[in-house]
Amino acid sequence: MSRQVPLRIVLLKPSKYAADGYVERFRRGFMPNSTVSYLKSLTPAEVDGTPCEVFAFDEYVHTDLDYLSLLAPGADRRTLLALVGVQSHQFHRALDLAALARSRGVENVVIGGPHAMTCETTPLQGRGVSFALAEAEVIWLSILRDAIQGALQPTYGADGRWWGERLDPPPLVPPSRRDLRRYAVRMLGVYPARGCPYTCNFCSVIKIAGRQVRSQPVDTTIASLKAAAAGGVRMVMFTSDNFNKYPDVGDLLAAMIEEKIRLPFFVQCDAQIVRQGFPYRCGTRGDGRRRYPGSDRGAPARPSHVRGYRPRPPRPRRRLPPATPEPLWHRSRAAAAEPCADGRGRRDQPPG
Ligand code: B12
Ligand code: SF4
Repeated sequence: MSRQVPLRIVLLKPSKYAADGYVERFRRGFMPNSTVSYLKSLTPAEVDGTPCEVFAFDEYVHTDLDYLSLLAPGADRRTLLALVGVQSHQFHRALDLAALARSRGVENVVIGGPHAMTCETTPLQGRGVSFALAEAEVIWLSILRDAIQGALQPTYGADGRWWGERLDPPPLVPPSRRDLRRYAVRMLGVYPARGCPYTCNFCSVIKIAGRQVRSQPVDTTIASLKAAAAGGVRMVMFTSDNFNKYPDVGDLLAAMIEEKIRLPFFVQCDAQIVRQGFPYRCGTRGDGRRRYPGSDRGAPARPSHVRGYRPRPPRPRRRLPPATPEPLWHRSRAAAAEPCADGRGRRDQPPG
């Protein structure tokens, strides 16, 4: 019987290049990346008898750069580098990381996320890096199977972007406590429903998640929330685009009350939220927190549009502290010494 070579899977959320050409890195991030946790939870411990070992990184907060050493082939295992949740402003960095891994001999590299799902990647296809054009639930297992064999297809998911009408992912595994400490808020993004019925022409959400609102079982979300609370998460962001268009929202909130899940959370809603009586239900959770209407992507959610919202009187303005020479963000020495993806040496000079 042939020996199964284990598969090392490196899930990496790429950062982006700043205007001076450096990779942006922060001592502390805002919140852990949701796609990294989601893909990690979606990865089985073994595929067809082949063990899968998963490493997950958010490049924005990994100032130590040790993760780059994983972008190399191993003598006794195959490697798959999956660049996840790649947005358009992170795409250049994703391509450079892909090129670095391939030049070092990594067998399998795939790029997925909003950019690959919504933008043209045809000129880049068939050059040694694969593109995920569909939701991971549709194609992740095929990618893992092909990676175990040692060769990926140029694209995955060209024939269908979305999973079925109901979503059925496993409960989310939260980041480790060590990784949670890398963020200002020990927060987890949970995705109980996706899709948006609207068609705002400036927004790419409906290309990524579709116009039909699809949701996972409430029990799965509750299991994710329980695992999050037990794992040291202190706050949740429900990352669904229009939480008030999620049909099971009442059941979810009722289940959270019943299960005494007291994690504070925030959501994105449209201004029709008030007609649905939804904020009052949120309030019955009894966490005593205020709810602030906000506006994202130009959606008309000014307080004056939300009946029943009573703004607080404005606070007197605080004086800003005097300017310091230290930038608020942190660029480590190690980051400055990081080689360019093309191996031509340090990226320590502004380009041009
Ligand atoms: C939550 C959210 C945020 C949170 C991020 C929370 C976090 N740390 O994760 C906050 C508020 C911080 C945020 C910030 C920003 N965001 Co935002 N955000 C979202 C939102 C609403 C949901 C993303 C999410 O968590 N989804 C849940 C995960 C599980 O799903 P997913 O990432 O889509 O992954 C699925 C597929 O894409 C695919 N997939 C993804 N990666 C891979 C990899 C492989 C190998 C495979 C097979 C599949 C695959 O499978 C996954 C499961 O189905 C999306 C809108 C949307 N609905 O997509 C916008 C969205 C991603 N954001 C967007 C933007 C522009 C930004 C900002 C740049 C805004 C700004 N000007 O500052 C910043 C960038 C922050 C950063 N550093 O990345 C755009 C990206 C557009 C683009 N083409 O690049 C989106 C699509 C919104 C929009 N309307 O256009 N965001
Ligand atoms: S901006 Fe908001 S309401 Fe409009 S399509 Fe995007 S997610 Fe839907």
